[in-house]
Amino acid sequence: PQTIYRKDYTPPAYLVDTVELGFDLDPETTIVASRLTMRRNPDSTEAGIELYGQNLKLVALRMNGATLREGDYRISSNVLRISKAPDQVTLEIETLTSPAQNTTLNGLYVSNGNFFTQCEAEGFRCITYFPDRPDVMAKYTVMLRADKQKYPVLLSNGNLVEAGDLPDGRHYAKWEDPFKKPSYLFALVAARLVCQEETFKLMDGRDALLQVWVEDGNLDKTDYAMQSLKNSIRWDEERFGLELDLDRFMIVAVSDFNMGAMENKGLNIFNTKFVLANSRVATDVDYAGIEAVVGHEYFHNWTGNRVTCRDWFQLSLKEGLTVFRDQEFSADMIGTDSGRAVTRIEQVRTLRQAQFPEDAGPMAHPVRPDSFVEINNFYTVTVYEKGAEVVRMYQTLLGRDGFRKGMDLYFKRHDEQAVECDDFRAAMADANGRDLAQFERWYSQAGTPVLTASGKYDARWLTFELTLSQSCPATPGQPDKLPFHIPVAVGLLGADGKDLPLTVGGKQHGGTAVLELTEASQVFRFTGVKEEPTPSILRDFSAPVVLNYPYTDDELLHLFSHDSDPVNRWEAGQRLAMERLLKLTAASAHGSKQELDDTFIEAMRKILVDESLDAAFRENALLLPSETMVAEQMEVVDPQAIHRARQFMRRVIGERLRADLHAQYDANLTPGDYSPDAISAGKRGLKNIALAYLSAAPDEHSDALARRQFDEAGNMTDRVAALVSLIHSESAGAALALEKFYDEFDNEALVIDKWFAMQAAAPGTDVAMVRSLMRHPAFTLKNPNRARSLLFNFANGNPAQFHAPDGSGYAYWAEQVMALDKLNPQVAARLARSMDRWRRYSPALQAQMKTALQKVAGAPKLSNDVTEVITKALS
Ligand code: B3K
Ligand code: ZN
Repeated sequence: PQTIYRKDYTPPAYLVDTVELGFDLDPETTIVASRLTMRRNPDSTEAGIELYGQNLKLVALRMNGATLREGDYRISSNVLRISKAPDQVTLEIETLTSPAQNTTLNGLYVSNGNFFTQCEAEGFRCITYFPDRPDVMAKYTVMLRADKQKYPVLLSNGNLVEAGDLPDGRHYAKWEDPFKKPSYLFALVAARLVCQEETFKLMDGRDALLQVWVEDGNLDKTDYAMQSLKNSIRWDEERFGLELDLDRFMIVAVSDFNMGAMENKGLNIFNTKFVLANSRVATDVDYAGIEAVVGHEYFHNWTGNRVTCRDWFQLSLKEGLTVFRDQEFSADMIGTDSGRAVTRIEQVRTLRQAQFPEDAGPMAHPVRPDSFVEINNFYTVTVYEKGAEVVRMYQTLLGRDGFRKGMDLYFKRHDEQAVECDDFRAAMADANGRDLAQFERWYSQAGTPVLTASGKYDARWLTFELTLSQSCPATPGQPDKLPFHIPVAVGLLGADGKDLPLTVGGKQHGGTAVLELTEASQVFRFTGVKEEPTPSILRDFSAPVVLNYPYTDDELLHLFSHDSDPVNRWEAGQRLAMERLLKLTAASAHGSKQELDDTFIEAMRKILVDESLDAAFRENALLLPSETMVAEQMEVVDPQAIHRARQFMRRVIGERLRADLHAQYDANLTPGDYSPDAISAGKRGLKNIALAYLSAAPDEHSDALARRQFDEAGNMTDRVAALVSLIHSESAGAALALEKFYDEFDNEALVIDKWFAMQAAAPGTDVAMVRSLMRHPAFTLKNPNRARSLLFNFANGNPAQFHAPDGSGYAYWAEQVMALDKLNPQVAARLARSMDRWRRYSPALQAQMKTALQKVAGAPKLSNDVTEVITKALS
């Protein structure tokens, strides 16, 4: 496979003004006729026309009316070149594809008998020959023709301009998209579907038609997606002054989908997981996911579609920004400061759980990568979530208003253009008169910076000196790093737990000062500090870094009880827990006695029973760092010891806080009709973590409680929580509950996914059990949600079993990566990533992991997707 480099970018030789596409849809053979009007690009020095095409049968090719024969053009390795062409060209291309045979879910494919497309990043070339690159933006007209009985609904981007019947039971629909777009935003749907629809008043008084399309039988699960869409439209108007630019906006749900959803212009296509919800089948987490993803795809309409990426190295230009926007949307929908903080805590957890490990592993790459083999491998937590952190830092540095000014200038300069990350940074800098040159390093340097802090109080001069130093570990291809521009939000707590007033560098701040660290090391002097403070550093997680500060337990306990910044308050608890988890893990590995101190238990108790705090915050504060996070802290990872340590800690908490846990369980019941709002969800979260702790130290009361909750719960959140408790505590009732659950939901695919997922992640589930679950009639590798529910949850969510000392987990992993690769390389490559951190295990485990990696590497006809991941892991 070939590596593509960012530095090799050249503008396209030809631009496309208009695209007319005709589809004669048939699952076996679909005929695609395309008519492109093109012109030579004045900015290019290259001569010929280059079109990409993959798995297509070319039937006809005409240029300005004349048929081209072999020799006039050449096709090699998926590129069709016409070396001699006039300045103005009309190309007519006819190709055939077989959607029913397409198991990759990329390009045009069939799911449940319906047609769908997925074109990002490079799927359009599986539909027709085209200059399939994001800097070629054109206006599209699309004619769809299909059997009317089988495919009554024909959708594409933009507006429906014509529809009618054809002979032989077929019908047609013609769609026109009024906006220029890159080919990756093209979409069509031809299907038997039904919709919920509504007209919605936009800011300028126009009416927009909103539709959510689903399979018959799912209409009772579309309300929340519709509500989220309306909230998203309103929010983007209010927060950023951005209005829907179309008369019609559609969301279509499909059950076979590689990712969460896709922002095709006016025709978003969604994984059913992020559309369908009612209280019977969806959990609070599912509801939150729907709100976030509906928002995310909708926000792409401006950040991604109206202003798009020049090339795929700039992916974070749209993804980091749009994740930041959906994060802010979700936070604003809760509305309270404490609710906002809980969303922030969840973001920090995602970063530590997934992004920091990626940044420290063989696939580490900058937010704006310099090279790739397969672009689909770069839809990563780094590009998305770290990218969002980078955008958030602009807001932290410039303030909300400054950030808005930057956004306004960005759209003013670049509407309907394909641009680079640098253009976004320039807009932020120029709109605020700020020099953000050094900030560029957040885009170009991979790795998680380490921020080391130390403090010195001088009681005579009433000063507190905070020394901040930064470094960044080497990453593949980047041995040395230069200092980043890091916003470090700091507060100082007095002995009473209150924020001290801050004066630093002669400037007064409220309770929090945003320090800007730009050198390798800097000293910040706070003056007028009347008592020795406890510093609260990196408030609200103001930068995606690892913070080292030599906190004592007492200081952490002080912050855990009092920090006015909820994120750092939570963080103090995580630090207390992590220290102990690491000690317990070491003790467990050496077979010595495990002990947990009263101080820690009492700190947990205090938070648990503090009813002045939101339930959601308390739930988060009680949630221990995951086994993966503990593993990241260890020199040599011992998955079984980590698991035992964490289980021990959970059990001790369950035992010691039993009465309080029962009391909080009772105090946080949510009787009455289910509502997914943050307050209710927070109560359920606290109640269910109480149940989880009680079940970690099971007695007959906790078992009865879990069984009763399972039987009587009126919503899926509580059902799942109860079932997980029964399974994890190896209750005698677990098997029957699982069976009941299956029977009750056997025709709800998304619930059956949960059924597989819960079992895959259960500590008692070993490789043999996963293999037997794969033989269950409801299991299939072809459906990505189902494959993820079992395989991914086992490989990533059940480390103690996956890393079984006999290597059986790795052998299983290798088999499944190879099997999946034959069907769907994108999904296979994701599973391949589960072995990223293999060098951090004991030599014995490493050897087995290496064998498994080499096995995959040696498999015949491996996709580029998997090859890239495996090669990087082994290198
Ligand atoms: N932009 C799409 C992701 C496409 C994935 C291509 N492999 C979803 C999103 O980020 O909104
Ligand atoms: Zn996105």
